[in-house]
Amino acid sequence: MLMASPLASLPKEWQIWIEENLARSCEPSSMADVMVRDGRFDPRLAYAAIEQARGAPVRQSRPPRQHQALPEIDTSANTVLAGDRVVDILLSLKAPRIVLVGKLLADEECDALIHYAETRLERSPVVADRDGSNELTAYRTSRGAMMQRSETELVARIEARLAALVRWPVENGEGMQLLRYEKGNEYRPHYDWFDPAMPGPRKHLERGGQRVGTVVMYLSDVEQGGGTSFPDIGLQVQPKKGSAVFFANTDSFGEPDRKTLHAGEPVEKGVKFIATKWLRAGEYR
Ligand SMILES: O=C(O)CCC(=O)C(=O)O
Repeated sequence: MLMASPLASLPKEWQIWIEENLARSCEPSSMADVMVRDGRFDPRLAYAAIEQARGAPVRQSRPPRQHQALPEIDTSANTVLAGDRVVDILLSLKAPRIVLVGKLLADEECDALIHYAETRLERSPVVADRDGSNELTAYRTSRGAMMQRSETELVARIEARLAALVRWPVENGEGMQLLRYEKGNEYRPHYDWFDPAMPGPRKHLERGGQRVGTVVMYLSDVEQGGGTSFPDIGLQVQPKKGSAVFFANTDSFGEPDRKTLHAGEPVEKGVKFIATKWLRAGEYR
């Protein structure tokens, strides 16, 4: 139920913001978009307040965006039960949503994954913008092994643990990627979400929808370099065997979040081994 005066129910600075932008002849529906971004205001309130201020209806440019469920970790305490294991919560950021967890994997699990991958490694590809095929590029120089979901008993166990951790169905996960970076290897800044404006990435959206979340699990320590960095927010995560970084690739409306730009920094000394798990909005077959 909306108030008698939607405009008056807004904080003063937003009332002024509406008046000033209307005076500047801003597009009312774009103003409403700004007001509802990141869940700031209910769309009905935003539209009603702008309509009241201008004394005329606002034609909606598109249906108001709906909040979407996303993978999420309970960070209300310093540990969380993730299925068969209690995991440490080490760092939590709200926007973009990033959570660093410790003790996700036992040392023996990390070693077993590395051992399994060692004989299967191939140069890691990226998705080509033009047609969605796999292509090799100088900005991703690791080697890796693509796993099927539940490919081994260990992989199935870790997938079930991850599903419990991020409260997201196992069926929405892509197969794990085991990646090895040697000295100088890196993955330069990139997004994990598929850009719907590009024909290649758009094709990948047909299978399971957007990549709404990523979990990078560190299977080894690295002597120097090799951090996972988020250049636009100044965050760097140092690999620590058994720990992991989770991030949501979209905002709460399911729109790609540009603040999730991230990179695997060049390894300077030692070898970096990770397992990456990408989580889709829907079931991934
Ligand atoms: O190597 C890293 O630390 C990050 C890996 C990554 O960006 C990815 O797999 O999407």
